[in-house]
Amino acid sequence: MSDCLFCKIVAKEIPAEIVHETGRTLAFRDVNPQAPTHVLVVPKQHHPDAAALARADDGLADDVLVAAHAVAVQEGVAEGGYRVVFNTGPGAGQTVFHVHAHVLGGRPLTWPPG
Ligand code: D5M
Repeated sequence: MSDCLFCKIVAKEIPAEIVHETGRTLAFRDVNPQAPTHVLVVPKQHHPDAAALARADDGLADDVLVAAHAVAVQEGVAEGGYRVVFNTGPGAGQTVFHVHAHVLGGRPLTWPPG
């Protein structure tokens, strides 16, 4: 989508600190980190939210989750525990409507989240 911020990052039209890439996913550091590790994993294909990604039913949601785990391992937070969050809808705080998994770790993560 031409007006989508994360499509532009995928297309490398906007700079981002990319930490992981596969044929179908891209992971880059969040500009407003909420934890020592805060990486966003996106499918390169545009889907607005997690529900749309799941409905795509082509294994892409699996690819995003596999990439999220790979990022956690690469960042050294997998053993200590990490969180994968899909804010879905404005009421849950979603502000960018290109689905993204937040991968958070490197500090104690409390429950429930705010
Ligand atoms: O999460 C959207 C997230 O996207 C939020 O944590 C900030 C982050 N963000 C916004 N612009 C950028 C750029 N340009 N690079 C990296 N990260 C960015 P949400 O769940 O939609 O609120």
